[in-house]
Amino acid sequence: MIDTAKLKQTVGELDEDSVHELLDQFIASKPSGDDARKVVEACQQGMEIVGANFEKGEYFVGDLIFAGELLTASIEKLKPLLGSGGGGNRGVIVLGTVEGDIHDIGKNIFKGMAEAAGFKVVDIGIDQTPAAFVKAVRENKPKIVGLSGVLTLSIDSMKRTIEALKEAGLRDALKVAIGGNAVNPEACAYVGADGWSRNAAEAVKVCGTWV
Ligand code: B12
Repeated sequence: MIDTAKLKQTVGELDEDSVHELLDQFIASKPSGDDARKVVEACQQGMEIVGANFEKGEYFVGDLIFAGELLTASIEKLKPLLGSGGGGNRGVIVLGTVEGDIHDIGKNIFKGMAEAAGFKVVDIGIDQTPAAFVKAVRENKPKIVGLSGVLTLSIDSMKRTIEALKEAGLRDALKVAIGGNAVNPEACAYVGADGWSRNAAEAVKVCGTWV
């Protein structure tokens, strides 16, 4: 098994070569899906170090961009280990990053894990307006809507999105999950969602109980 503390540190230090070396060794050891999920979590914790260094003024926006690319490449490597899903037979999830927010790494991880668990995910992308979510729900008739956002301001966008779903008469037939660095139980109650999570693997389990 990989040294997750070391992986978290190397992601935080943006040490690309060491991150890939650790991941390659891990993949070569033929790990289980559960082990791979723990490794995804360690990568996510490494991003917290990146965020903290950005706040301290030690990292700049260029470092955030590089961190984003590093994590995306890491998750791509781990994807085959997370499972291949059941061809979408557990129902549809409409997923997107809410208006004003362009962060999508966490959304993409949730998407990969939900697909691996047998959901069909319709990903409408980043910076999506409430109207875009309403349109996607009308067209795809999902059981679940997933709203992603890491900026503090994304909480208000999530609230507006759920209000738009209500106004369109679509809310009652759906479960709405919110995720991303900005969410917590208070935010969940404020926006009127059914569930929240900052951990994609746990979130997928909850979605499984909804269908
Ligand atoms: C990488 C990054 C970027 C990259 C994003 C690249 C990309 N393609 O996404 C770039 C460089 C583009 C970027 C831009 C900006 N960023 Co930025 N960024 C980050 C950073 C370092 C990591 C975010 C991340 O990917 N985390 C890792 C993922 C895996 O975690 P996650 O999103 O929480 O996802 C997990 C769960 O939450 C869950 N999940 C996610 N989505 C969903 C959805 C559902 C439905 C469910 C159930 C679960 C779920 O599953 C995931 C896996 O477990 C954070 C720091 C941090 N600590 O978060 C700052 C951070 C989010 N950024 C920040 C800022 C300020 C910005 C900028 C405004 C910077 C600027 N001055 O331009 C812009 C914003 C532009 C915009 N309008 O959105 C601030 C936000 C402050 C705030 N409170 O609002 C942070 C916190 C940095 C900081 N400490 O100041 N950023």
